[in-house]
Amino acid sequence: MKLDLQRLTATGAIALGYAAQIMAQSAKKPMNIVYIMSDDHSYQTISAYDHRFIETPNIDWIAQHGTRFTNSFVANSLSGPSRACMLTGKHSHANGFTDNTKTFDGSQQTYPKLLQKAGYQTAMIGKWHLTSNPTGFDYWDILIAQGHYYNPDFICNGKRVQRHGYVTNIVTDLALDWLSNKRDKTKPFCLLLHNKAPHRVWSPDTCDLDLYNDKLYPLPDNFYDDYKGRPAAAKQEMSIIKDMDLVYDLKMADKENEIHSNPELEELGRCNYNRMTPSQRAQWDAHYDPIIKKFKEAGLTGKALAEWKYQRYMHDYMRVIHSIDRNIGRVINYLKENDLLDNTMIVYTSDQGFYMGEHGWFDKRFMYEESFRTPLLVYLPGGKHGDIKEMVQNIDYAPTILDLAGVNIPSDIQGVSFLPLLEGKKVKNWRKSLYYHYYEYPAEHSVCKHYGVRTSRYSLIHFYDDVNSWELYDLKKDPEQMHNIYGEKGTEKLTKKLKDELHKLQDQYDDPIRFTLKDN
Ligand code: SGN
Ligand code: CA
Repeated sequence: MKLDLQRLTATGAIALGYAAQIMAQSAKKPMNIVYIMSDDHSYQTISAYDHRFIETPNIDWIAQHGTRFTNSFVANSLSGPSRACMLTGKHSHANGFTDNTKTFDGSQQTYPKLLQKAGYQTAMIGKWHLTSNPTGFDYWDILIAQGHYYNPDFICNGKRVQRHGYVTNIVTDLALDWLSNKRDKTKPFCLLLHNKAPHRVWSPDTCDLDLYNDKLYPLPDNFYDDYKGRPAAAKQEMSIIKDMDLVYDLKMADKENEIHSNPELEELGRCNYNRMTPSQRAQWDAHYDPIIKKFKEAGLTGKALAEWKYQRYMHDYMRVIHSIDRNIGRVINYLKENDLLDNTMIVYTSDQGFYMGEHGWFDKRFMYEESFRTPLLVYLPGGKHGDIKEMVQNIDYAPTILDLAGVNIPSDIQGVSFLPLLEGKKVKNWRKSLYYHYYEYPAEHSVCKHYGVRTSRYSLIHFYDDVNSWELYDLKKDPEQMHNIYGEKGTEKLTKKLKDELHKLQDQYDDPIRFTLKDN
C-alpha cells in the first residue's frame, strides 16, 4: 500500500508545487465530489489521526494531500440520523429522522437534489439506511437496511439483486463502474460511496483473515471504568465485558455446538455464516476454528476473558479497516488514472465515531468524545494542506458541497459551509459551540436520551426521560470524561454560562425540546 502512495505522489499532479496550476485548471472546470463514508469508523483507527492500532496509507493520502479536521463532530451519533443530517444540513428534529426506527421523508430538500437541479450527475452506492428509497439521485444501488458482509443483497434503482463477494469490494466495484460506464461524462458528478464496513459484526474479507494475528492492542486506561458519578453511562448495554457476544460478535460458533451465548444473537451469527459460499466458509473456518479450539482449552474467566474479548474485537475490526483502506486506494488510483484529481474533491468520513474499548465499550450514541467526534479528511485541488482546527459538524457537509458547486445555500439549512476553511481562508466569528441531541431510547445498547453543548474546552450534557442527570466535563483536564464535575463547588458560574449557551443553540436551531426542558 505504501507503494501506491509513492506512485501517486511521484506522478505529481497533486504535489505542492503544482497547486497554482491546479487552481488555474480547476477554475475552468466545475468540481466533482467523491464523498466516501464508512459506517462506525473510529478516528482512533486511521493512522492520519492515531498510529496506535493500524496503518491506513490510502486514507492518509487524503490528509497528506489535503486537510485533516481535528475537531469534527456529528449531531446525533447514530447511522440513520447522521445520514439525514448530512443530506439535509439540518439537525435531527428539523429533518425528522431522530432515530433508526424512522423513515426518511424523501420529499424534503437535500443537497443531492439541489446539485441535480444545477446540472450535476448524482449517485448513491452502498449503505443508505433511511428506509424510504433514495431521492435526488440519477443512479442508486443500496444495501438493504444494514446490509451483509458476504454476498449482500442490494436494491439497484428499485430492483433487488444479490451480489457475490465481500461487501467493501462490491461497493467499490459498483462505484468505479458508475464512474467509468454509467454516468453522463458531459456533466460534473457527485458520488456518494457509503461502506457498510466496519459496522458490527466486523467480518473481515477472506484474504484479510490472518492479518495482525500477532498484534497485541494496548488496553485503554479506562477499560475498567466504574461509571462513578455518571448514571446514564452505568446503565448502558454496550460493554465488551458483559454485552459483546461470544458467538455473534466474536465468531466463536464451534462445530461441536458447545459454546452458547444470547440465543437471538447466536442465531444471527449463524445466519451470517450460512450466507457464505462453501469456499468462503472453508477460508473462514481455517482461520476461526483454531482460535475457537484454543479458546475452549483456555477456559478464561474474569479479566483474562475480558481482555481476550477486547483483543478478538480489535483484530477483526482492524482487518475490516484494512479492506476499506485498500479499496479507497483503488478509488484514488482511478481518479488519478482518469485525470480527475485536478477537479474532484474527495471526502473521507464516518457516520459517527466508535469506541475501541474506551470506558470498556464498543458502539457509539453517547455525546462523549469518542462517539461525538467523527473522522473528516478532505482533498480539495488547489486547497489548503494541513490541519483545520475549527469545530465542524456533519450538518455542515451539505452547505459546503453546495458552496463548492456554486449552488446557493438555502436559508433553512442549519449548517455552515466550511469551504472557506478548506481554501485556507481565515474565517472570523466561526462557531464557538456545538449542539448535540440523541433520541434512540429505549433501544438496543440502552443509551438514554440526551442533549448538550460543547465548547472548545467544556462539555455539558443533559440526560433526560428515564435517567435525569447533568454531566459537565473539563476536556482539558479530563479528556477521557471520567470525572463529572456538574454540581461541584466552584462550577456554578461556568454551568450557568454553558446552560445559557445550550438554550441559545436550542432557540437558534428551533429544537422543540426547549419548551419542555428549558428550565432544568
Ligand atoms: C445494529 C447493531 C447495533 C448498532 C445498531 C445501530 N446490532 O442494530 O449494535 O448499535 O445497529 O448502528 S446488530 O445485532 O444488528 O449488529 S448504526 O450505525 O446502524 O446506527
Ligand atoms: Ca454507524
